[in-house]
Amino acid sequence: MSGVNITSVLQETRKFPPAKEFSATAHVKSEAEYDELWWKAKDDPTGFWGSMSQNLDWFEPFDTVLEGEMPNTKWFVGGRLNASYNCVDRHLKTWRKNKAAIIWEGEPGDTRVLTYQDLHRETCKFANVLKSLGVQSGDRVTIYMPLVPEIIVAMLACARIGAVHSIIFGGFSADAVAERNNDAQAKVVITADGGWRRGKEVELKHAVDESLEKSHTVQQVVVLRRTGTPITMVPGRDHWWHDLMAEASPDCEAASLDSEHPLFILYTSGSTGKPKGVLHSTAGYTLGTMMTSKWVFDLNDTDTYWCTADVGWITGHSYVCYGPLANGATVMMYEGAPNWPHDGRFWEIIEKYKVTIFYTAPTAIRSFIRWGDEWPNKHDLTSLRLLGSVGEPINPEAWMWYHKVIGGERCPIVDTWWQTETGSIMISPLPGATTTKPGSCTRPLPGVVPDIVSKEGESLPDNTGGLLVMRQPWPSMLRTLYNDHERFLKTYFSEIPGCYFAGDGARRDEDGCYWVMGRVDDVLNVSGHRLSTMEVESALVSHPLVAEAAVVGFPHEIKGEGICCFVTLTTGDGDDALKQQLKDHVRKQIGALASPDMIRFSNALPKTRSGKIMRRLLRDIAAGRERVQDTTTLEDYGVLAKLRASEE
Ligand code: 7RM
Repeated sequence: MSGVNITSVLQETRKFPPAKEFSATAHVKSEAEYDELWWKAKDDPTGFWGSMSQNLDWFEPFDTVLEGEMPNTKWFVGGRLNASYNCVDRHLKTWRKNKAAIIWEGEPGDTRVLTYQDLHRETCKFANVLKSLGVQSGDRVTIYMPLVPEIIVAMLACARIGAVHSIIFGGFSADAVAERNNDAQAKVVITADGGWRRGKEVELKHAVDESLEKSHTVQQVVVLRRTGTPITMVPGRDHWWHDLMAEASPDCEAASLDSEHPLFILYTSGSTGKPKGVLHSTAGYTLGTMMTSKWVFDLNDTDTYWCTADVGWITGHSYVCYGPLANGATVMMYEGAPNWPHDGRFWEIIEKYKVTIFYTAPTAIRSFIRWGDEWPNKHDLTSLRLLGSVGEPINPEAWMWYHKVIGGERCPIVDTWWQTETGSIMISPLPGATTTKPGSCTRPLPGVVPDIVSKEGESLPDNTGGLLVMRQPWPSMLRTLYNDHERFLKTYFSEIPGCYFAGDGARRDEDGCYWVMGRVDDVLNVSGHRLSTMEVESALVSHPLVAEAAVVGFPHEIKGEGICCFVTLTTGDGDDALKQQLKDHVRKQIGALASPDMIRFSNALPKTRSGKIMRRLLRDIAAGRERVQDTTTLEDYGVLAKLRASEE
């Protein structure tokens, strides 16, 4: 097939070199320093990671940095350590003992601060609670909680005793909980009565009760009182968090665990079939998240760092909990929605706590744009010094808005490419070193060796779209899919032999910067040309009336695939004249090849709960198929009916 490569049509030439003042105090201060680190890691990965590993506290030193080849690698073989010790205990020996580890605000406006000492006490007590419930090293514990400090306590308590946590995002249904409990054979579930979201209660305990009718491995349930709503407590099975904690001892030594001891499972949905239980290990993951947090977010002791992700996603695991805490940072957490009780809630929080580093997703940024500049403009955001983006390609228009309106043209933006499977950030600017370009995640971090290849695995030249792969293993990569090593091998390592295949399409430009074009499953094939949906979307969003767009292919008699665009407007309902205008706009931006065949207006798009557009559902709708595929990860079911009604 000639269409192995993906034609890239996105034209973006703006460049933003790091400001001198930022570089002066940054951990990595220049392009040259970055290059030196990167080449050191490339030429001598074991030497590099061996020396980086000294940033962790070890109970027993390791013998070998790396054993085996991709996909079956072991890191820091023979070493023993504990992730909870590295995130908490080691800071108690320093002045950070009384430093705020977590500054938390609930959606109703209640607040709490936990110092590292507080976090240590709570973690130790809860680790003893888990032990008293019969949890042993290696057992799986499900966590299904709102975004409250106790979710971090629960994670660290598991890590402390070697139990493997499996967090299920609080927005998932009872069935999703049951499926994951069963797959992981979970022994204990930690939940809350409920959580707050847009002023409504998310009834977590009810969902757990329902899930337990279908998942029979769970013996005990711990329930945190958060909302105070009446719930049923099953005697012998269900226990209140506060009752158990009142009895628990604050002394609990961190278990000495093998480097490769499993730290957690996180289920991530594949496009088909049952969710994949991505498994991460103790040493490699903790080191990866620690080093990348330091390099990418340039964490300092004076920072108030806020990653808006829910802890139920990998971004929350790596960049709310493990990475920043391993660095002894102060982490801001906010329980609720960005638009409750008003559309300026995030900016209010930044002003109130003088947040310095803010890390969020493009889907959120596009909502902020839609809600209007008056919200951020009402608040003093001058405490911010660094902005981050994750989860999807960020379109240059959204990047520029983020840069101007939130960053005051002062803050570098780190567009971080990585995956649940990679554990930590792989490709991203280093804010004091890298010249950024709107829409590019720029260059690989030290120890990361990506490439762009054809289907046959041949390296492609610069500026040619192809498959994004990793040629060398890295410490925080997933070790397996829980209970399904075959699927692990097939999904990530069979497509391009000898490489990790990420599933994304991308190109590398003449400066060595990567431009991710989205999942290869989403690529369009129009008259034999393979086009990235994201690039057409980006062209649409550059029109002032378009807030968000999702582009999919549909069967087309002549072209093979036609281009169907689902468009959310900033204002108004849209009409035929606007449809024509948008078609012309795309043609003008990227050429006749990408000219849309169909525009459909809709006030919402189907998204996963972490904000990624579910294009496979849109493909069904564009093709007029009634029966849609698996929708369990869809955030708002009503949106499908609305989309069908948007027909041309
Ligand atoms: C962290 C996370 C992974 C997929 C990945 C990409 C997309 C994430 C970016 C991005 C372009 C980015 N984990 N993706 N970050 N695409 N630029 N900065 O999102 O497992 O949930 O998703 O997300 O397609 O493969 S994830």
